[in-house]
Amino acid sequence: MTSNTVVSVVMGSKSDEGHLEPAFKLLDGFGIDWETRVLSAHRQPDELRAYIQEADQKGVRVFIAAAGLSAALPGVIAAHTIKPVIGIPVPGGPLKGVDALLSIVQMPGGIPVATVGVGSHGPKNAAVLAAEILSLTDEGIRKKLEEYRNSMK
Ligand code: RP5
Repeated sequence: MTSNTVVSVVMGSKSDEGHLEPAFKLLDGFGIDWETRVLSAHRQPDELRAYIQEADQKGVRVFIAAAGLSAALPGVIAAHTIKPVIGIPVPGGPLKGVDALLSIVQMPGGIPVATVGVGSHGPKNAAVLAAEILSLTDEGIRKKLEEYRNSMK
């Protein structure tokens, strides 16, 4: 992690990586300094907490968290930081991601996770939303977001 890293993308399993490629591409396109980690809320709870605390202290401003099945990861990250957390439900398993969607979106009051959709638009929107948050204080990202929006006309 460098001191410039402002977005952290955490996934619950290496098997989630392919689904996240569109997010990685967009973050690069917006000129955002990001990093990624594979850390499971269930299988590596201690390592996950240590990483979130370290990333938080070192200057990460937005966390993106992707997980499938019961998908505790985004909520657990939100428990350890007051920075914005964006959750991506990963499709798969017998319920095709609806389980992950409901797990991530239904956070109890006071500890929100901004949740995007289950399909391929989910990772895209997570990256755009992270860029929108950062654009509040970063003029370069704001301009790139405007260009991105214009390119969709
Ligand atoms: C979740 O369980 C992961 O985020 C992944 O989407 C799902 C399956 O994980 P693996 O069995 O592929 O490691 O924790």
